[in-house]
Amino acid sequence: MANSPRNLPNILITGTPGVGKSTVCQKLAEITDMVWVDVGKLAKDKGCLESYDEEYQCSVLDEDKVLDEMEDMMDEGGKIVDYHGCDFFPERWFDAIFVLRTDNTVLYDRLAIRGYSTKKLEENIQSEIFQVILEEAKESYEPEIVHELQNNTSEELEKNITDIKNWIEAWKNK
Ligand code: DAT
Repeated sequence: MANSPRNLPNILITGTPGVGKSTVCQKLAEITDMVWVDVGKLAKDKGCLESYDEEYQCSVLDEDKVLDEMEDMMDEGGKIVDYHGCDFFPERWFDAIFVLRTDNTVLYDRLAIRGYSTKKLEENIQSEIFQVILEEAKESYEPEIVHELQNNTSEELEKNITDIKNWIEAWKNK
């Protein structure tokens, strides 16, 4: 892209827990020259966790520390960032945002297998129904770089991976 300082794009794969972010990122990292950055794992490995929220059973990130840890790698380009949120990253980091979506009954089954508490399960289902992360993405980035992808079935998974791979190739050929 002419106005980007990077040779490879950075993309964000986001969405409610259970929509398939890590599945998509892992596959994309295998078939492209892009590197998967799991922000939750990075925060844990690099000591960027602020606290543990007992009510929601999840770790709270020290966002400033996470951003510091990620700055250099994002400057390099070629990163597939995986996180269930998107409003605290700098807008300039990303060339495209892909928001994965899953129907609530399908999502319920995927999360129930994880052993989530009823409260955590219901919070996540509600969040998906009210498309909280999609709205967050549209508010935080130019709407034209935000892509919504349905990810319920293995056929949709294959299509999403192909579509994102094609997007990456098209970016490189610009
Ligand atoms: P996330 O990283 O968003 O929390 P995940 O990649 O761990 O989600 O996926 C949750 C579960 O759903 C996991 O067992 C894999 C499965 N899955 C992901 N995408 C799917 C799809 N399109 N069709 C069927 N199962 C899918």
